Amino acid sequence: MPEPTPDITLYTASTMNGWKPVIFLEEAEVPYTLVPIDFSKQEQKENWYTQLNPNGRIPTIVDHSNGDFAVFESGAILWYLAEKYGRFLPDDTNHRSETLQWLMFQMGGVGPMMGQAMYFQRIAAKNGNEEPFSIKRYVDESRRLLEILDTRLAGRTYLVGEQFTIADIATYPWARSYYWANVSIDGLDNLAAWFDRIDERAKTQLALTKPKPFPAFFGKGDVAASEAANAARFR
Ligand SMILES: N[C@@H](CCC(=O)N[C@@H](CS)C(=O)NCC(=O)O)C(=O)O
Repeated sequence: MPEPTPDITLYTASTMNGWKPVIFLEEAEVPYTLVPIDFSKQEQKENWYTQLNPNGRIPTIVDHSNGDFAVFESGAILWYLAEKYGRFLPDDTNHRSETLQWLMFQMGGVGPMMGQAMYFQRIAAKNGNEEPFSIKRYVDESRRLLEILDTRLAGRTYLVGEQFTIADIATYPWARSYYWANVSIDGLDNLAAWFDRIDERAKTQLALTKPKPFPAFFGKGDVAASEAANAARFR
């Protein structure tokens, strides 16, 4: 018997937002079809793709078991998958709310601020636009947000207690890329311990290799070459 076609098709690339649904699907052991999107060809701006994701960015999922329903925005994708598969979103009302609070904190704070810290240092500066004021603003704000996470994680295994949730899935790829954003985690011992715990999760680590690994985000591998490649793909 041939394998059935998976319900979920995931369009993504190896970035912090792009990895979130990959982490969910690998952790939940849900079969999916992975379609890599090539930024260097601007595939995310093509008409067929913006029919699915009006923002022209990754990630996007299509659920073939639900009339080819498309979901964009990584936080909404995680929420949709959590409800569909009954994973990583607690049933308890307050824990569920806390999960969504920390998911929103990532979507509205950690991601955008660290993303700008990365953009101004790793892309704008590399492409000849050095903006020290902007770099300081976003690096300082990112550090402040990582301090909030560190405080939250005191005495907790994960962001909402003992359970690994979509809040952890959303936040880990961004916060763990502190190296790429040049944000210090000195003194943030709870955050570092949380990194260590998720670094040990084999399925999350497997997800970070799909569509392909980008170890430079985590300060590993040939950082200079990766930085040049990254600056070129976002130019
Ligand atoms: N808020 C969106 C942000 C998506 C986003 O910015 N994706 C980036 C990669 S992390 C992207 O597609 N960049 C390509 C582009 O800007 O054209 C989400 O969380 O899904």
